[in-house]
Amino acid sequence: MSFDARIQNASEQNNSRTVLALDLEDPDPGRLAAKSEEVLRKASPYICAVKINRQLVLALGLRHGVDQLVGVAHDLSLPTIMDAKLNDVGHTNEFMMRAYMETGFDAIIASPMAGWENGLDSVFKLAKADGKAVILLVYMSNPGAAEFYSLMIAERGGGMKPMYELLAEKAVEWRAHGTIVGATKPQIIERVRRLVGPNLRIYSPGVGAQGGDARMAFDAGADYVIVGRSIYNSADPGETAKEYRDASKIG
Ligand code: 3DU
Repeated sequence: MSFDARIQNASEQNNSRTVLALDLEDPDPGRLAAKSEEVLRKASPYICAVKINRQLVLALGLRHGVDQLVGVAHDLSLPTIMDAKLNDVGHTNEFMMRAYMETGFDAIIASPMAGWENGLDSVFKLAKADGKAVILLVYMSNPGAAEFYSLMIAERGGGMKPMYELLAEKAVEWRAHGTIVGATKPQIIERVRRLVGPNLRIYSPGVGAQGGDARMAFDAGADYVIVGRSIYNSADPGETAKEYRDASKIG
């Protein structure tokens, strides 16, 4: 089943537009794996996908580590997103993309800054052949993001525009499944929504711990919010995930 179908099914089934970011920390890999699985299971009725970051891959490894969490997510009917922020030349991007796909991931996050030719072309090609999704960074949620994503660039025919607008246009041109735009910047979510049209998905991290507000992100045009620490550091991750779910109910 394609990522698109998987996330739509999970979103409808759980009436949720919250993606859980599973970035727990623990020096003991066994305990880290167990804690991550526990949070995932508790939050699972209230989320529509799980996002795994490279920090968990570093701590647990891909095989006999993160792949088991991917399996648990699939058993719970949840799709998985690898937050690899791929940003290298073609052949290493291709190697990493294959490894993540073999692990079972349904979608990958990449940085458009690598460009198309011998950059992200191989990633899109592999994804397309296998029903996987590519989600592109368009505007990050941290304050420093403005340094580059808001940089004014000259357009070919004259005039200026901020870098993130060009990145949003690339997401459409390259047929990405979606974009990442920080929840801390609702006005930029609105602008990106206008640029990418209704079909391209907007994922919005930075909710809660980073100061972003889920409702504001949805009102600005986000399709999904990504929430990590506010859920997994809470005393009751299931209950907190439910609160986010309720704030983002579809109908
Ligand atoms: O701040 P939180 O704990 O809710 O985690 C946010 C997650 O989203 C985390 O995995 C981080 O790597 C990811 N993310 C951003 O926070 C901001 C971005 O622009 C892109 C991804």
